[in-house]
Amino acid sequence: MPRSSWLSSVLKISVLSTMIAGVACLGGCAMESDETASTDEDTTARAQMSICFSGRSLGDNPYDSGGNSEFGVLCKALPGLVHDAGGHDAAYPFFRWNSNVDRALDVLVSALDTNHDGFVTNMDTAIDLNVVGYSWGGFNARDLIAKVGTDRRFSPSRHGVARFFALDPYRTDELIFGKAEIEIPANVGTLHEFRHTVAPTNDCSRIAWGLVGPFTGRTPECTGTTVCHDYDYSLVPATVNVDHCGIPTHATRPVLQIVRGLAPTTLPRERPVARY
Ligand SMILES: [Ca+2]
Repeated sequence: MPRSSWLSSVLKISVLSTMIAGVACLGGCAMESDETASTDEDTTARAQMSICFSGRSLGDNPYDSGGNSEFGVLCKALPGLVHDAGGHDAAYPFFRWNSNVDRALDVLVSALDTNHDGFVTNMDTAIDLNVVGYSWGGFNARDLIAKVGTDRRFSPSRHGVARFFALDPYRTDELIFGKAEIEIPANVGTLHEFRHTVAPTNDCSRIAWGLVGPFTGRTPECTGTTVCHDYDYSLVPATVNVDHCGIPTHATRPVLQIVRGLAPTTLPRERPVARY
């Protein structure tokens, strides 16, 4: 299909979707005073850093694609956000979708290497890392995590990623055919995936009259000691109309509660997670 028609469809539909999508959190994600500490997450006082990967857009402007603006709001609220200051993505609180994550890994190493010796070891400040990816960026996030687990600049003690938040992760191998699953690397401490599995009729990611999409979140598969949560908005009547572009808005509140060590108050029903 012509790129212009694809893009215009994304634009028109994403604007409509943003208007329709729930606004439970936008601009109002402050925590309530009566929230209690989570029992599921570690609530130690280790410092945190966070890194984000946005959904794919056809042009240079990521905000032309639905959901990325709301995702950016979430990223800005995360503790210790690492972003591409001075680089190609300097204008954004996330890394835009890219076919490889080498630049993002270099930026992350620089942030974690607090004694500036070129490596990330126990000589550097201990931090819990949050990696957050939306849509196509969910797979970039997964790929970055895998590299943290194997890159020679990380000592064995620093190969772990505390939390991976996957927001409707989606990617195709070819132009149209979506991947069936997202395999979670073994070096993830806890996965929290927030997704929808049934696209509403007006889903923003039904592109080009349905020839492309809808982008429903891929099924997570976990291994090792990773604790995995697969939250599905499509299972709960109250949120069955949440579409691809609405996922960042809906996930913002629980994601921020989790990183703050609080029990999430607005979780949809959870699916069991398969292990590989
Ligand atoms: Ca170092």
